[in-house]
Amino acid sequence: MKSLIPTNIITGFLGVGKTTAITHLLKHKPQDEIWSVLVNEFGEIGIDGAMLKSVNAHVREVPGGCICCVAGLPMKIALNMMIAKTKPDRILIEPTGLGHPEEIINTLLGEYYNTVLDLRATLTLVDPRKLSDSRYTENANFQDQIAVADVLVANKTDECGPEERRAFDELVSSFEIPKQASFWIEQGQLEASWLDFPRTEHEVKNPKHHQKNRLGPQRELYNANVSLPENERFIRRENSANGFYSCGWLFQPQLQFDFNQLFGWLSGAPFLRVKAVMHTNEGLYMFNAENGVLSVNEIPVQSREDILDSRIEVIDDKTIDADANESILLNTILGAT
Ligand SMILES: Nc1nc2c(ncn2[C@@H]2O[C@H](COP(=O)(O)OP(=O)(O)OP(=O)(O)O)[C@@H](O)[C@H]2O)c(=O)[nH]1
Ligand SMILES: [Mg+2]
Repeated sequence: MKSLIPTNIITGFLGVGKTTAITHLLKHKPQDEIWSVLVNEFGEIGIDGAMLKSVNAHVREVPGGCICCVAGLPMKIALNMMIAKTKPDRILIEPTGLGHPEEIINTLLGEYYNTVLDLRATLTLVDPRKLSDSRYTENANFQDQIAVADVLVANKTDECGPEERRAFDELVSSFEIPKQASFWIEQGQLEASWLDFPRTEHEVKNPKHHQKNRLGPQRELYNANVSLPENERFIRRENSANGFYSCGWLFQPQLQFDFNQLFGWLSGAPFLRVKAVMHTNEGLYMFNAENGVLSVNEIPVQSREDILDSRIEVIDDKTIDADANESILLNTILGAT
């Protein structure tokens, strides 16, 4: 009988460093093993997949909202296709930072997957600075992600002072059923051995409260990666749920953006979150901003053939003026009039 595939959920709030952590794990995995990644994003234009492809990962994306909200169907289809295609030795799942991982856990523990997957610890990343900010601590998603954690990991500790350290330590010691372990890291530097902590049962405060916010029935069919219709230069997709809004654009690969203009716009952009993989006159670049802090990285040459189009997604807790942002973006295209 084929052995069960060790599987972990790596969760945490929007922009905490989940994709950075998965990238780190993939770079340090045993060379002879295949690790596959399922990424679910809030935005309709998936970006994390392109980011993970920059480390040549086997990635399958489920964009466009919380995967658990459609009774697990998009996730099941994506997961089954991924398992059949890549025959992984290990699976890592990154749910959306605005999602509720408990439904994903329930699906993975269900009848079908219990003969396929060995679900191990859920690792929840927390930015300790957010523990003193009620916009986060009162957010049901944030609370649920901490509740389902088996292992709690403080990330971005390079940005933390003693107050934040104390807040995280207090969090760790506040649970009736203690977590399996807790760690402090920077730049998502998870140790692969932490994936092997076992899973424990958790009580979640807000079960299924988000399902009523589900988008329309069109979402009930698996809608994998968005692609550009023939003869279109670009498309725009918007999404909203639970007080968060996203707006994303997908551009033809032939279009080239002005690096400096794009950098200027994104470094001052007032959004909670921006992610982009863009063809610029300086090369293929990844832009990643969380709460106004922008990081920019060139995509290595060897990973470029998997990344065809340019894509950008912005997320905020206020409505986004899609038309105004679109005209700024279109003006950064080289040769735009
Ligand atoms: N200062 C600092 N920045 C970090 C650290 N880890 C990640 N980042 C940055 O935080 C931003 C978000 O990182 P991601 O890994 O994309 O976060 P995520 O949780 O996958 O984001 P979503 O998928 O949008 O929820 C990026 O700009 C990272 O470079 C860290 O330890 N310290
Ligand atoms: Mg991510």
